[in-house]
Order: sequence, then C-alpha cells, then structure tokens
Amino acid sequence: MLAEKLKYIFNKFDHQNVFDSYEELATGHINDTYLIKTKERPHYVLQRINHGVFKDVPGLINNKISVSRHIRKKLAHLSEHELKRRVLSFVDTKAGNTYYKGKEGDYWNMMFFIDDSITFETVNSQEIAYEGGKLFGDFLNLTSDFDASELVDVIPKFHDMSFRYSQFEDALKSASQEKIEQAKDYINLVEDMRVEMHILENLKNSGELKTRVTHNDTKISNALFDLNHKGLCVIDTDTVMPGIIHFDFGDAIRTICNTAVEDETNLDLVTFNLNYYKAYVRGFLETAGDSLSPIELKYLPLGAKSTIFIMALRFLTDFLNGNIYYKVDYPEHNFDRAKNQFKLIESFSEKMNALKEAI
Ligand code: GN1
Ligand code: MG
Repeated sequence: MLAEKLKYIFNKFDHQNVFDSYEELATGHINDTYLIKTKERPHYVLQRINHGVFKDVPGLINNKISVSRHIRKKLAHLSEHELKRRVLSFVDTKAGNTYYKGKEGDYWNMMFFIDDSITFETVNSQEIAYEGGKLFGDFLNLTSDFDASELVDVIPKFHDMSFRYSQFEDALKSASQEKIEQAKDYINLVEDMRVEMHILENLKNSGELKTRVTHNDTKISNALFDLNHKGLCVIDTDTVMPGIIHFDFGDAIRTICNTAVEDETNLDLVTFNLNYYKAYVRGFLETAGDSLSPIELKYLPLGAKSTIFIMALRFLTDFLNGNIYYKVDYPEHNFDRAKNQFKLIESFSEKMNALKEAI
C-alpha cells in the first residue's frame, strides 16, 4: 500500500513527527510529489525524483540545497519564522544524507511544507500576475551573485532550441504517417519559425546574453502565495541550473497570461492577456530590474515567445514519440497541450507591438 510505503520512506528522514496521512500533489508532469501530514505538524513535502528524466539526482538535490542556502543567507535579516516561509528548507535523512535511495533505486527528497500557502494553476487577477513577477524577479535577483558554474546541468541543453529541434526531427522520422498527417499544420509552423526561434540561442552562444543561475520551470503554479495573495516563495527548484533569464521570464508569462490551463482543448478559451503581461513585467522589473543588462531587457518579449514555442515543440515531439516523456491522462494529451500552446503563440504574436512597449 502506498501509505505504508510513504510512511516507511518518511521515517528514513530526520524528524520528530508521526506520519498521519498523505495527499498526492499531482500537478507535476515528471516527479511524484506527496504532502505528508503529521499529527502535531509541521507537514512535509516528500518527492520521488524521476531518475529517467534527471540523470544525476544527487547533483540535482545538491543544486537545490545550495541555492536555498544562498537565498537564506541573503534573507538573513528576516525573522526565523518569516525565513521559513520565504525559502525552501530541506530535511536530511537520519543517516545524514540529503536524499534517501530506496531498494528499487528510487531517489526521495523531503522539505518542510509551508503552511497557509496557496498556488494558482491559472491567474484571475492583475494582482497575482504582479506578485508573481516580483517573486520570480526576486529569485533571479537573489541568485544573481551565485556562481552558476557550481551547479550541475540537471538536463543538459534543456532550453537549447537546436536540441529541441533535433529531438523533433528524430520524432518525425519514427512517427506514424497517421500522426504526421494529424499534426501537419503544426509541423509546418515549426519549420516556419525556425530562424526566429534560434535568435536567443545564438546570442547565448556568442556570449552577448550571459549565463547565470536560472530556475527553468517558472510556471505560475511554482509560485507560492500567502492567503492574502502576496508572493511568498518560489518552489520546485529541481531544474535550477545555469541558463539565460529569458526562459524564466517566459515560462511565467506562458502560464500567467494564458486565459486557460495548459491542456484546455477549447482553443477559443486560450488567449493572451495583455494586462496580466503588463502587471507581471512591472513586478518582475521591480525586483530583477537592477540585475538585468540592456540586452537582457531588450529580448524579454522574444523570451516569452520562445518559451511558449519551446513548450509547444516539446509537447508535439512527445506526442509524435508516443508519450515517452510527460505524464499523460489520455493518448492525445500531449497533442492537445501542443495545440493549446500554438494557439497562445498566435494570440501573443498579434499583440507583439504592445508587448514590446510594456518593457
Ligand atoms: C514539466 O513536472 P513539471 O510540471 O514541474 C517540465 C517543464 C515544463 C512543464 C510543463 C523537467 O515540469 O519543463 O515546462 O512540465 N519539466 C521537465 O507544464 O521537463
Ligand atoms: Mg518542475
């Protein structure tokens, strides 16, 4: 039984609490995440890291812990209580390790659950967009003096467009004729956007856009808010590694400004909300602004477009591959996600001029 198993693993970690019950936190597409409730509190978040996707799990956990430690030092002026709500705190195992490796070769890590906090899958007010901007901007600002070369690349080339195109091309070679036919308009679109979608990678490779600590999964559901909807803490730091800031800016935009969830199938509901964009940009620049160079700033709108596109491309590729990467609820789930993201790009592109002005 899962409860027994989770209790067993929970008790491998160093705490004084009694396992009471668990809830699956099922919004992620890769790892398995559980809220572990204890009778006396605190509650914990116990997570099995997908080691098929993440090849160096100890390295990944080390990344997360070092970045949290760095942020904690920078926020040392806060009270202990406040600090616990503003940055993730990880729990070691009783054996003194940062993770527990189970008999089946699974890797588990655990952190404290932050009480009285909420997340949003979609945004329904400018205030949340603004708070999200402040939070993700602050993450970049607080880590801007962290030496990114100390972090391992948990997924090499994660946001390299050329890598995602080559995975897509491989998928085209092995996909069924039926799937290719089904996706043909989108396949053509991917081809049409090829040059524009490589601009950021070229600037990164030429050194014009610098590499620094980035989160790489800044969807709005990875921002924790307090009950008054004020930003608290950035979570899900599994993909923290060196990168350019544009995909952090962009992934927040991708999820904040979409008027529907990522897998909404009624595409009429999927539009790009310009007011949320403006609110997000305001918050983001308030906190990250000082640590951004003029060229980083200039390419933020393209960062948003490239992030929506890279997700569309990855979902489409996984659909063509027969769903080998993302968790899916039904066979066409990845195709529906891809269509949704392509629709968002269309709506985004119609508003591109206004978006540039906002920066
Ligand atoms: C995956 O598992 P989750 O939901 O935290 C993916 C992200 C995508 C996201 C789309 C390691 O993140 O890149 O943006 O799904 N993570 C990985 O919702 O591939
Ligand atoms: Mg994630």
